[in-house]
Amino acid sequence: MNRKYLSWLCLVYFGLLFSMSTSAQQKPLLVIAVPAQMAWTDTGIEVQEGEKFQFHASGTISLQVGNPEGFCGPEGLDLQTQQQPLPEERLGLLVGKVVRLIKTEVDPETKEIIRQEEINLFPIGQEKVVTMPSTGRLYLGINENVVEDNSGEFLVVIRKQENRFFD
Ligand SMILES: [Ca+2]
Repeated sequence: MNRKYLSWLCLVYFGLLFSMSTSAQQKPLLVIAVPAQMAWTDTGIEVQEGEKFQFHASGTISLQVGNPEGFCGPEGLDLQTQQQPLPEERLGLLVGKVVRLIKTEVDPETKEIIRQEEINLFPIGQEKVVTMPSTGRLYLGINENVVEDNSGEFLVVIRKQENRFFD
């Protein structure tokens, strides 16, 4: 085998590897609607601590039906209140959380099931790559506590980033 042929083969080989890795990144893991009227939407995705997920969100929601200034996109409004899941972030921002169930207990008096959970919240917005802070179930939501008077939804495309050849 001559040297020219060998280097050409190498080029094809690495080209293939590259296209495989980039096409794997481009394929969405999930496209999900996040209704503004729900505090949290279950994505059904179980994540591992340290895994990277890319989020791309679109759409417009109303944080208060009837309020002409209550509309916002996934970046939220330039506003903070005392009552929102992430107090330092913008109201209405697309946010996420990872929930890990530690154990369930039954309240001896009320007989209610009490879930002990570890919850990690993080901001997302319109476009973000997030390294999962813990292992557990991934939820998406709106950075607002009073969700009953909201309308609309965000559409969120979730991609898992594979750290195979390029990071
Ligand atoms: Ca609201």
